[in-house]
Amino acid sequence: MAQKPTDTTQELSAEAQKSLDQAPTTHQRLLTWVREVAELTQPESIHWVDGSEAEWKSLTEEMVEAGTLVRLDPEKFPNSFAAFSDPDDVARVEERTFICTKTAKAAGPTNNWEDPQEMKEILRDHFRGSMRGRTMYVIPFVMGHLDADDPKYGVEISDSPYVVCSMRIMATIGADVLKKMDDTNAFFVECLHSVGAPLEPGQQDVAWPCNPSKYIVHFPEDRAIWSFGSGYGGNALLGKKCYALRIASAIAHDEGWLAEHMLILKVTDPDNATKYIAAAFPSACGKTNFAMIEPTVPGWKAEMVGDDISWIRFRGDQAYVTNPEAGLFGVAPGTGWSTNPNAMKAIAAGNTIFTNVALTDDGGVWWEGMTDDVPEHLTDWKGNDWTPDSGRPAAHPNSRFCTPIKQAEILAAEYDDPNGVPLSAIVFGGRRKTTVPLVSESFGWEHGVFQGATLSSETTAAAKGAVGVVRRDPMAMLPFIGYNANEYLQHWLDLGENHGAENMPKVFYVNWFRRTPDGGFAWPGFGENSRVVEWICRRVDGTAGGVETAVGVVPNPEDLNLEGLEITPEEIQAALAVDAEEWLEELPGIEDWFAKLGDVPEVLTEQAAGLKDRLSK
Ligand code: GTP
Ligand code: SPV
Ligand code: MN
Repeated sequence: MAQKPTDTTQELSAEAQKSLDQAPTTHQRLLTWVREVAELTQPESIHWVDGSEAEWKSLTEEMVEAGTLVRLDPEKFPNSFAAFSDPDDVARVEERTFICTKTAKAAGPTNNWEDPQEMKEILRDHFRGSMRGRTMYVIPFVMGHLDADDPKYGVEISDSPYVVCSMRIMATIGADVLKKMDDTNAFFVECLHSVGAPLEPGQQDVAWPCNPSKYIVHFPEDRAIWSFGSGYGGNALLGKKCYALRIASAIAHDEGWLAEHMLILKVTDPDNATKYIAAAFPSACGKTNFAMIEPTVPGWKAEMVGDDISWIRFRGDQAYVTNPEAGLFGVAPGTGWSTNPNAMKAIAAGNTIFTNVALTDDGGVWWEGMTDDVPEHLTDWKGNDWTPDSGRPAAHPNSRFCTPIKQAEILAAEYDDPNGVPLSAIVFGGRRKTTVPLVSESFGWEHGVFQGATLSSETTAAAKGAVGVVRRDPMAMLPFIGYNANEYLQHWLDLGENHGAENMPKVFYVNWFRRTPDGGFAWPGFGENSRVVEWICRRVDGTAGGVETAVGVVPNPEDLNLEGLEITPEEIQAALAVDAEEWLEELPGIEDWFAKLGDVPEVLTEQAAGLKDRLSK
């Protein structure tokens, strides 16, 4: 049982007390927790979120009134809104994200750690009175299917109506969830969130309340999350990264499955054979685009199962994967009719909340890369006039669209099958200008885990901090592993051991972002990535060729279907090259990374030695 969030009992407001007396639940633990949080945070009132259309309508209207949301032209974007955050609250804050386990080792060496009791003391001080003058929303939700064998429930308490409306898009929330939690007296993950901006009597609110002091804190041993000070995406929509990755990865470790930062793609070949592929790319490195790919190879069809998070479980020795989310929280810049028409269509269906995009003068939205023509005048994400010669982006580089996944026409019918879909291949990928070839296939499960463990990528605007710096990002999970990274890598290896390496999905490593010597992209990307998908499927079938290199099996240009593609021999060469010199320069980075991890499974240090050996031949 989780630690009580409050030490000193304080009176509740009459309205909050009334709302507790009339609570629409009989779940004792929930009632106790909601009371404790209310006593600590002192909200003006309590709202039990039912997830209804009427509730969405009244909350969005309230937010329009308050200036938090701008209603878009309903002809263009029905039932859609734009929000603009505080300029200092635009991305995940990895430095302020903590994994609090009893020992530092259980969280280390990649996570920020604090002692759970001490952290709770600090947080109680921050949460004390933090909801004064605000409504406290109680949001029952489930990640994955409500009819799953073992539904993964959570309840988010938040003082942000933006969070309530966004959670309604991203997860299954509300009365049906609460009913089933009551009926089964279900366990749920406590997800406590406050923007940390109490209102004194008569004080005027701001459009985007938040607090300069931010804490995104996980207690994996209690299965609890406390998030303070931010209203932004992954910091505040606690079902997403905090629960479905950080807490779920810890649960998955205990229960023998995997919670991963992966999209899920369904591919049907010209002979009507179907495969499911999961792909892990770091934040803002192409998951949503790959999940919604429009294949350019004739006869191939792609459908989406998920775009960000995968839960991989085993039935017998076969891996099955589910998408625990119900929405898309996609990077806006770069999403356009030429790059991702499927996302554009999903957005145009309405019911979308945009955050930090630019506004057009006729009630629409715009961001860099949305259209080839740049509008002559916009209101930028900070509310300033913008023209093409302003010399700054109109939309924030990490601006987002939040849209129900059901609006994607290319959604696979089985996307929410509680049993998941059988997984044929796992693809790792990152954003690298050099070194890493367009695609390689691992030599086997252990080598595949090595490829994942040493995945590297240039940092992006999805997290606060420098952009474009190469860092190691194991399985694209560096910011999301809810426990010790070495144990996490061992867990991957153990699954191969337990289920048999031959039964595990085949592992591939891709890089859409390699450059030619003149600085351009060597590979056109987006829909053309279907050519790589074709090769991956054919390798799974055992029918495609390739050449064994030091880093894995890489296609020769003639092994890829390049029909109809305008690409020069130099470009395809640059995309596919495995250059021993570049890789020899890469080795110290891999060795430093393993040294930093400190306690890497021996299998992986052997893999590193094997790579070094192969390179020096
Ligand atoms: P998160 O939601 O942060 O996890 O990001 P994501 O991994 O879903 O990335 P997304 O698909 O939103 O793409 C991020 C950026 O990469 C966008 O600006 C895209 O336009 C760009 N991008 C995606 N795929 C490709 C590609 O194949 N080639 C190139 N050059 N850019 C791409
Ligand atoms: C990511 O950063 O990987 C995202 C966006 O998908 S957020 O929800 O903010 O984490
Ligand atoms: Mn993501």
